[in-house]
Amino acid sequence: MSRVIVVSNRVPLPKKDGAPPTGGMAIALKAVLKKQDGFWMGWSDNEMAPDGPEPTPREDDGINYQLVYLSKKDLDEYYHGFANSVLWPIFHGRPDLAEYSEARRAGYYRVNKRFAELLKPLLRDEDVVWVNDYHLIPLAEELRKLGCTNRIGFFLHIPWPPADIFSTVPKYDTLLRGLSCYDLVGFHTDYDLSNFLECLARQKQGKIVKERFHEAYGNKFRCGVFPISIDTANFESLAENAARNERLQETYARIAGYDIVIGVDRLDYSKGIEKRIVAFRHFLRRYQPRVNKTLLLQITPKSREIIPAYKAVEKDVAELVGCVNGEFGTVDSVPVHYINASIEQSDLAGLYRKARIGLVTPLRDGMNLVAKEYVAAQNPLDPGVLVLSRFSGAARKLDAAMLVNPYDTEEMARTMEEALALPRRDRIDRWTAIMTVLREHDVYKWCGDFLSSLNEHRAGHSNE
Ligand code: GDG
Repeated sequence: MSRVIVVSNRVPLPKKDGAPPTGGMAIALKAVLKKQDGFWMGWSDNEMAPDGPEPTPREDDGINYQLVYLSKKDLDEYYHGFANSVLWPIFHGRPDLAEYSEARRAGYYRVNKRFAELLKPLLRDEDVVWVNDYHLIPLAEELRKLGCTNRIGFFLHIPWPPADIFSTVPKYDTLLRGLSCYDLVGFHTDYDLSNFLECLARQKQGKIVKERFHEAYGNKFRCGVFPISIDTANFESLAENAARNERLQETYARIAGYDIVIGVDRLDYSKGIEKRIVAFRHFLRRYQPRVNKTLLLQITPKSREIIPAYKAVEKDVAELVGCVNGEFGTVDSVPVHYINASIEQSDLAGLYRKARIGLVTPLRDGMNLVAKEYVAAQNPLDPGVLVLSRFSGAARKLDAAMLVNPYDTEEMARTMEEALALPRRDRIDRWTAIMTVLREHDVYKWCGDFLSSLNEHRAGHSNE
């Protein structure tokens, strides 16, 4: 069996404070490397790998890593700069938040070139390389320049925007050309794929040469839709066990008598946290009997705090929480419990299970794994209801959720009320329909589908 080499910006080693990584991709891809030979290459903010010509090998939790060193300049320009202050906002439909500079773009290409130079000597001919996410779009092009003929796949974990939005990235054409150097380019949804193909078409690129093969910039490659998922069975038992945990039982006792509405998101403007809190306030104003009986538990680990747009959302969320708690709080309780930190995964699973509503309302999201985890964590005999944004990738397959427009405050408030009032029979029907999807399409299927598609055909980058 050929080795799988996973490459991503960051490796999923525990953070400096010992906290487990919270990104969805980390949880998913660790599962692959536990089952298959290979290694994971990327940056670790925990380890000071030497700024030398070779990456540092590391083994943790049964997985081999190759750690890449990034200097402060690299981080400023490539990671916080081009990747997270240009590509992230634009790909999430927020070009107004993009902070572009030529230096940032140069840093992005410089770091991708370094990743290629470090990776190439470690590759064996039969290795399959799986590159993840927007930080590393140009990696295959850089590897090909070094003579690499391996199969290389790319998966985008965030949305691909409509062509008009995409073309606000300065010199966007080089990103499209970079993607054409892969053998396979994968997206979460058919919307993302069709947006991408429209971008190629506007560049007069991307004609279909053979069934499912595209030709652009003189390269042939395949595209596909691979919706990421969770380890469904594992999450079900995690939640079931967590609910029996003594510490959590105490928490349950303290919140007994309240209907819990849960939100779990990295602190990010794409997640719609502010609009969600405003909608919750509207819900309390409009459905008075719910006041003092409903708690919004918002768990929000800090993220990318160095970037001004993230500082702004942190301030806005804190202010809104204060406003709502000021308006509806009593001496004994407040309606919004806001945790601006990461909590343990088993606690998270146990809290999902206790919540009557999983409120997952991003303004734009590639997939959103929280939506899937919430459903998998429910008690099958008395499940809560998933209220899900139409603008999450998850909504494409989970249409048994109560779908909402996160920009429509009144609809969100009304849907919360409907969800809380939903008879048990209807909740079980919705839960069963979603679980049928999640049991069939778990993270192993996602990995398997992507890798078998990558193994299936050579797209024309080899010397064969
Ligand atoms: C990107 C895309 C796509 C969150 N808080 C805690 C915690 N989490 C975990 C959740 C979940 C993960 O983090 C978040 O995953 P999402 O998918 O919801 O969102 P992103 O981080 O933005 O991920 C997204 C994903 O990549 C995969 O392709 O779905 O669209 O944006 O697993 O449970 N985990 C723990 N404590 C927390 O406080 N332990």
